[in-house]
Amino acid sequence: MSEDYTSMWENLGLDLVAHDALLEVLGKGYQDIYLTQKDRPEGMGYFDFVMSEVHGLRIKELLDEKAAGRKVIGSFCVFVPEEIVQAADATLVGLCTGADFAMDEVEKLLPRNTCSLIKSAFGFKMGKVCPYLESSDMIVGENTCDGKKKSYETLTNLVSNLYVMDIPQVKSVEGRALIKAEYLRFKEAVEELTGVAIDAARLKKGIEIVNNKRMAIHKLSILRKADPAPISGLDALLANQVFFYDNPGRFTESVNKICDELEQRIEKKEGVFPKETPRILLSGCPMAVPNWKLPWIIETSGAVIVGEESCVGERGTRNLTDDSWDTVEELMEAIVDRYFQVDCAIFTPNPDRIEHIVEMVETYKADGVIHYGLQFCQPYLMESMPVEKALEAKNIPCLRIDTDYSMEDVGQLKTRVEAFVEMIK
Ligand code: BJ8
Repeated sequence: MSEDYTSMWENLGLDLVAHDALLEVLGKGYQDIYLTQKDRPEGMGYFDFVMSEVHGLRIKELLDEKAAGRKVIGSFCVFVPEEIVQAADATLVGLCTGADFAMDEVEKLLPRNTCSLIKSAFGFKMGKVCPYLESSDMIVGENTCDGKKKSYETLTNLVSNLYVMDIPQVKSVEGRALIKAEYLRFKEAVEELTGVAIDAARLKKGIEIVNNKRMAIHKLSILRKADPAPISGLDALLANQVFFYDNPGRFTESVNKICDELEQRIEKKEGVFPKETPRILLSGCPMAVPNWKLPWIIETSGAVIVGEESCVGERGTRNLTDDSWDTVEELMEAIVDRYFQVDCAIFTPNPDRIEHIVEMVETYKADGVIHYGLQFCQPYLMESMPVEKALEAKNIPCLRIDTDYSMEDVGQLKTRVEAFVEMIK
């Protein structure tokens, strides 16, 4: 880290001892998994820097923005429309976390058989180790899966600024009307928090900022079609994870720069793995920092990941918002249209997701799919079965994995992944 940020963390109310322990785990994981990779694009140096400063300089920037009057809004889900937040000159940060923390305390409030993602969010709050959570002026929860919606009833006792957004579970006319009403209510809440009245010009600007970062990520994704793959799945995942934390303009610029470098690599037929390395599409639950376990296992087992069908990946970023409209009402409709296409497994039925997985296999020329479900995540574990069936019908090999954030099953997972890679070779 470039400076000593101890007093900043202390002022945010973090537990300095616990926070040091977390930073050590994060730093070691990053060192062992990321910095041991070979032939990384030079542009990844930016993301190495972001990760080294994820609790340092980036938090200082957020606090400086707050001192200048800008609000910070934290979110656990890609259904929270960043366009509206940006339109009010506020900043949206992702609060999902990918590591177990303070689990003994968490299990006094949540059942043991709750998914790791939810438990981890509670652990970071209860262990007082998350500067993003503590910097947030508003924390948005969303009624998506049962685990999340019920856990917010408890989270509201731990934080004073929880705002809960209702999300439909069916893609019907009524479902669309619900999400529209909720986005309008959210717009009002953001206006009240920031004191900014969101007009059409502001909304257009917000859409432009978010579309630009999505377009940069799309460009990066498309370049992963090449064989040999110009970038590892681990590095591409990191870019998708940083999407949720970084300053949007700087992020867009950095990803576009990496894309320029990758284009040159492709031209020279250079890659991170040899040509014809088995190509895997990863599909399923989102992977928040520092949840790199499964991608690391895959890419140290003789395969390369060429795409993520995930909210930290293409499910979260694939659609743009149409900014060609002129009024607030029209632009809000465009935002609703954009988000109503997100094919999260909380929707029933959810055929779009299966179609998208097949489409991604074809686009990225994947040899097989690894479906990643977090233990106790009913929506994605339930859906993994029809996904496997649909892939089997098209002769696309599929391996279903369910795991958690612990490292206890690494050996067993590696054996299964290696066997799968051997099979698809
Ligand atoms: S839009 S995927 S970010 S809800 S892993 S907490 S589903 S039990 S994260 Fe998600 Fe929004 Fe959907 Fe995306 Fe529940 Fe499953 Fe846990 Fe999950």
